[in-house]
Amino acid sequence: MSETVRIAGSVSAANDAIARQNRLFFAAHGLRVLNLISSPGSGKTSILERMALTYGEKLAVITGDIQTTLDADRLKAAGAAAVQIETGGGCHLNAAMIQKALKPMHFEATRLLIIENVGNLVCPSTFDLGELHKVAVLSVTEGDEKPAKYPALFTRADAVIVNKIDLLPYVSFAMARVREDCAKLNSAAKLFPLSCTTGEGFEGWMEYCKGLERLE
Ligand SMILES: Nc1nc2c(ncn2[C@@H]2O[C@H](COP(=O)(O)OP(=O)(O)OP(=O)(O)O)[C@@H](O)[C@H]2O)c(=O)[nH]1
Ligand SMILES: [Mg+2]
Repeated sequence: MSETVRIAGSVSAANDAIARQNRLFFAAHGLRVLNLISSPGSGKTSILERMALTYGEKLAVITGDIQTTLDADRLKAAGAAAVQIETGGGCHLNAAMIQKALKPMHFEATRLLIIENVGNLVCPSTFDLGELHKVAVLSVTEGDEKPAKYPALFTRADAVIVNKIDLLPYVSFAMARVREDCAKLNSAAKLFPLSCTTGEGFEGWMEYCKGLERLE
């Protein structure tokens, strides 16, 4: 038992050391990086696709999936600069994967760098990648109790996107409960209810991102 704890501790310390190097890299390039985390299918790639309509290649994305380059393909087709990490079974990204992905990337045109983590509401929450902020994405079809049930992410997230609000008439989902539970877990977290499909609420999220853009 004690051995397991030691191994976990050393894995986490090794990850944190590389995350610190990533943070220095981002600072040197003037980039304030977001780490987008959610269950599979909450709409992470859809959010980035819609952002790419405004940003084009000024939006750089490192996207993680267990298998396939489908998300990076979607983002490139939408005009963003995208790199895919295939974890080969791993359920989250780690700092070393990001460090490796950064090497061939160019940031001359980049205003914003966003990491789309592997779809998983648990494992990615505790891995520091060197980002400035973690952003949780919750879609209304997943249920309004998820922040209370999965506090690891919602405690650490500085912003929470509640996506698919176009579906609110068809599902039982109390935004007030999400607002209340998120505030209990992290009183500083900002909530952005929006729909990637209709665009409703998206301007608030874009404004938040504008405040994080790299300065000219
Ligand atoms: N109705 C509705 N559907 C949406 C919205 N946003 C995304 N979707 C749909 O939800 C599905 C999943 O969206 P993705 O953007 O692929 O989700 P993801 O979080 O990137 O998924 P993974 O990368 O597999 O974890 C797709 O069929 C989208 O079209 C929305 O605002 N409203
Ligand atoms: Mg995706």
